[in-house]
Amino acid sequence: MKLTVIGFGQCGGRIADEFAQLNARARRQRKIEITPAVFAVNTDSADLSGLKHIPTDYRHRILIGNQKTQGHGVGKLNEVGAEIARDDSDKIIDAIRQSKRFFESDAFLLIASSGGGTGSGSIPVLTRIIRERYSDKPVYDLVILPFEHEESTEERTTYNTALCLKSVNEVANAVILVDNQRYIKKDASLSSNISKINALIAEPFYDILCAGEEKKAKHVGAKTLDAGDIAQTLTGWTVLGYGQTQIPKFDLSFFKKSDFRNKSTQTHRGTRAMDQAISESSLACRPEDAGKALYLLSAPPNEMNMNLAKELGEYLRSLAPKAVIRNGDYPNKRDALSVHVIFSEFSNIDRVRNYYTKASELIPEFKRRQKEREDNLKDMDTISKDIPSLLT
Ligand SMILES: Nc1nc2c(ncn2[C@@H]2O[C@H](COP(=O)(O)OP(=O)(O)OP(=O)(O)O)[C@@H](O)[C@H]2O)c(=O)[nH]1
Ligand SMILES: [Mg+2]
Repeated sequence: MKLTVIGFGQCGGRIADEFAQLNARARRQRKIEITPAVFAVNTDSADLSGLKHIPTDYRHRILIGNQKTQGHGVGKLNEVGAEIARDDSDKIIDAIRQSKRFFESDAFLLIASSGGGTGSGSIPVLTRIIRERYSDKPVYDLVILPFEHEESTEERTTYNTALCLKSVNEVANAVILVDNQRYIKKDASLSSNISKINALIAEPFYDILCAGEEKKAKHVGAKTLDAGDIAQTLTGWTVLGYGQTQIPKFDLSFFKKSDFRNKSTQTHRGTRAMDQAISESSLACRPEDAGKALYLLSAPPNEMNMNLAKELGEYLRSLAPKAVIRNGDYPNKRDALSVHVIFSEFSNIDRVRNYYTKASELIPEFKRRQKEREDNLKDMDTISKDIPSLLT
């Protein structure tokens, strides 16, 4: 599957930059293309300059709202981010139209954090505009949820997130949720290493996108995972995960394929990788609430067999009994077995529900504070009314 990727705001732009890097890797390692066009959109010119892999011209790094913000961002107000995106949407559409390779892509991937201003405000607006304009290509939104400490110290983060999630869910074909906090729980040293987190967020897309683009027979699986399978799966709230187990060199050479011990080790490796994919998925979720699921098995060709694929399918079925399950295999690895899992069409996500509840409570509180402010200002005016001004 080939994607046109557009990142909005600081977080979105940096993760889009990761996708540009993944594409360079796919070209180098596998001689295939997965993201023919990648753009970053921001109100902040310094953020755009900091990117490394997206071409530096103004058609790929797109500055919006320059007149309103003078290139300095919208300071967390996502309503302002949305307004600017609406006003400057032509700039983005023009850039997409003029990019030579855009027409090759199967779908759009739009990326932003939910907690800031620019990305959170512009992602729903552009999702809608792009869907109206390119009705033959689905639009998937990758939304990055804030760290716990941001939510507990800044209520605007929660409020922005609720507005963003509600809005993208109304317009996107699917909303892929990623929880920043999960990456720190996995590895505490990451708290100071945001670029490592970005690499981990983008990584699971590598095999999923490459699998259907392979041309070399030895890398084409018995059941290829193509753009159609992915598009059929991605619907509504979505979570994805990735797990891997190493295959010791000894195992690769010593056991014969048919040895019964080998078979059970393979299955065990497969389920272990799938367990890891689920327990380390991009957001805590309940697979039993998923309406669709997909898994991709990548391994050395001699490690793959129908039995393993079947066992993994049965295992996933037991975890997600209500889901329509699709699958694929991708013989591309040398010494590891990996499993990618996507759960989609969730009927319920606790984390989203919590944002909605908290934001609904914040709205009357924000109104009360605004009124208090206006009353105080009025009061100050009244007290000062007899004092002469120097500005007659
Ligand atoms: N994973 C990840 N999260 C990020 C990154 N940069 C910012 N964030 C998160 O994104 C949220 C802040 O949003 P930003 O993307 O910085 O905001 P913006 O869209 O540029 O909007 P404004 O700066 O408010 O105009 C916070 O929750 C940050 O933790 C990044 O590079 N990677
Ligand atoms: Mg910013």
